[in-house]
Amino acid sequence: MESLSRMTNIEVAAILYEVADLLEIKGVRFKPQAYRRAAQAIETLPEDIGEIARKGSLDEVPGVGKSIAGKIREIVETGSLAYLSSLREELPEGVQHLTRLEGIGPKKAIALSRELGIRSVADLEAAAKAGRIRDLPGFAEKTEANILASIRVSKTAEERRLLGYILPIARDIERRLSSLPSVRRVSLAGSIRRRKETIGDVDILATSSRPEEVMEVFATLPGVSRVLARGMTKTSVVLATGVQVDLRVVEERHFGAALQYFTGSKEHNIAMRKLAIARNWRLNEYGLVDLSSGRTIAGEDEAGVYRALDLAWIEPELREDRGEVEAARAGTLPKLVGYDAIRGDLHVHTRWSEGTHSIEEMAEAARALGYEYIAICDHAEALHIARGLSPERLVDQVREIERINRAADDGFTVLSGTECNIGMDGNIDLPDSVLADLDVVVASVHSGFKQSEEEMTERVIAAMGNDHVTIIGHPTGRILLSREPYRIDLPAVFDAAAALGVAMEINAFPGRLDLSDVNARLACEHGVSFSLGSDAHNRKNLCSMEFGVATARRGWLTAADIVNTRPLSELPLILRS
Ligand code: DGT
Ligand code: CA
Ligand code: CA
Ligand code: ZN
Repeated sequence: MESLSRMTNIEVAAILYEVADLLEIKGVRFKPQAYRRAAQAIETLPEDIGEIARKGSLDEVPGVGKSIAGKIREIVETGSLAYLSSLREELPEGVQHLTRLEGIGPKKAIALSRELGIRSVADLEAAAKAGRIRDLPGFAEKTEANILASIRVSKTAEERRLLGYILPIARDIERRLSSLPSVRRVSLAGSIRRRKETIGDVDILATSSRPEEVMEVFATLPGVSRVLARGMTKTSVVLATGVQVDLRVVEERHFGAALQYFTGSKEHNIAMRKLAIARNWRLNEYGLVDLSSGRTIAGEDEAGVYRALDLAWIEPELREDRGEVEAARAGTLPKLVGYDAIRGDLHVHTRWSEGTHSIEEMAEAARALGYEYIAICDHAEALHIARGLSPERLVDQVREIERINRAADDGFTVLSGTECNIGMDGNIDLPDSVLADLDVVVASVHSGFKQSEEEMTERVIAAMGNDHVTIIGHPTGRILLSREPYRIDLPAVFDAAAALGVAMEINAFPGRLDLSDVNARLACEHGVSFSLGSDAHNRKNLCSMEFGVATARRGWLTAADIVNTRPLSELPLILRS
């Protein structure tokens, strides 16, 4: 294959992210955000960036200006970037590895590198454990404990990837395999089929009249950097991004049982196997077999396995042994919200704050997705880093949205909104007079993550006490694989939300998925309603909604639990009622 297509979007983005990090460490202003914005756009782009570069249409990628476009061309053509190499040489070695850890800024990283010769996270861990860091000026014993905690979080990050980054790659492989004439069935399996928030490795299952050919195609797919094991029934490869993908080719008559087995989870399988054993049957990846007669009861299709065990079909998202097998037996499984049930996106950013596109562009993209409405929720002023809107600018934006809605007459509506900040004591950083003018008010915690559980809980409940607040944004503040949630008494928050009619957000941004599946289910048990928002910063990010729906499904939610499955006319009746 030509060298151009060997760089994946994620690898290109990784280089731009590193440039941003190094520029930031150097204290350069504005440029880091530009690189980061471009990187973010590229990693969520469904098309191949190399392909786009080849077609000469990089300027159509959101967030990519002329200068960065040139850098991207160099990356996809040569696989590296001279600018990055020169930045690396200017700074003490290894600082960019250190600043990736939560809580280590540029100053600290440079001090650690210069004073203690720390070049890597491993060096840092050893130094923190040996108590060598506390004596540096500006560091303390407590810093060492914080550093070790950040390292623990980042270690899980190395082993697992975000669903949102892996799913497009996995689907691409699935598509390429299913286009082979000899292939009859292909399915994703494992955690990716269950749409778990993070993925260890990708599992794919196929049937084919020519397994050898399938394995050959698979082992030589663009993006494959290493073949770990190759056989007629199973081949494992590692992609250039470090992701492992396992392909199993099974016989047609075993496909259903294999799909059931390799979809997992392991815990779900154990619960299933117990049911089989109780009937003197055996369940494994080859089928469901009656041990007394030797007869095969099911195996070719997955639904047959569930049916034979007197279970309703269990959606993959539920297969975690969290009561789904019992519910399937009792016929009490929820009818999960569908991936196509969302009628609008209630958390969207635009160029007015730190997004890439205009209100009209976001509306146009939302229309193309079949939505009936979107809520523009740019940041409010207190969040300086995100170029938040002053009350005056927000009023301007409300007028602009009114103008846009008047100009369009196709039934699509742009709602005016904000993502305002919940202050340290629960106050909202916009006056009531401005909030009263908005359709949707998402209130989020963006600062003071270190408060005690009591303070944080009171703070969020106080924010909901403001009559204008309709949704609590990303309610636990976690960043997957990077930042732990803040401490907060969720049952208390959920009770208050249910009583006040404030919705809890499931933020669909791949790195957030906040509320999580487990917390969403808990919230639902407390009678809370939900709002799904992509938190999109550009047009492409609107597609992240899918991951929010996946999280909702994993949290056992139905369409009725989610406000934005309703038509626009019903929203005012639901929000704050
Ligand atoms: P991951 O890759 O860590 O995100 O999670 P999974 O669930 O994809 O796990 P993986 O790739 O190790 O295995 C795929 C599926 O194969 C798993 O969900 C269930 C099945 N499986 C693997 N090992 C076992 C096992 O020891 N017992 C049972 N019952 N099932 C297993
Ligand atoms: Ca897996
Ligand atoms: Ca696997
Ligand atoms: Zn936010």
